[in-house]
Amino acid sequence: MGATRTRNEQARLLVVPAIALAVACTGVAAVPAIAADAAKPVTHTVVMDGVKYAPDALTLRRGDTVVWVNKDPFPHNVTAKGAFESPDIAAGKSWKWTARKTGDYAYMCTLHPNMKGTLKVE
Ligand SMILES: [Cu+2]
Repeated sequence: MGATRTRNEQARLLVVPAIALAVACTGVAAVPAIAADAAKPVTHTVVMDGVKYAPDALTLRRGDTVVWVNKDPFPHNVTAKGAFESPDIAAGKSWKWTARKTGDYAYMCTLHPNMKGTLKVE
């Protein structure tokens, strides 16, 4: 996770002067939107509530992070064998994973085998 943060900070260091320069030259309109589009990693949240993942299908880009937040009063996990396997995530806790490879990932909670989700990493 430390590496992700460092990369974000580097991206920010590059983006901020670019915005400042563009604003100085052209004014404010639309420039931040263009800068934000430059493959900056995004964090997506999946809530675990009522023994379901919400959303249960998510598309993300390589470098993005998914945070699963357990809002149920009992543990869940996030298991995609061979790709990622969380420990059991206690009530109120969360767990995160950063996508490094493209592909389709089907995952489930091994404690509740009907609890399933998918990630598509582009
Ligand atoms: Cu579960």
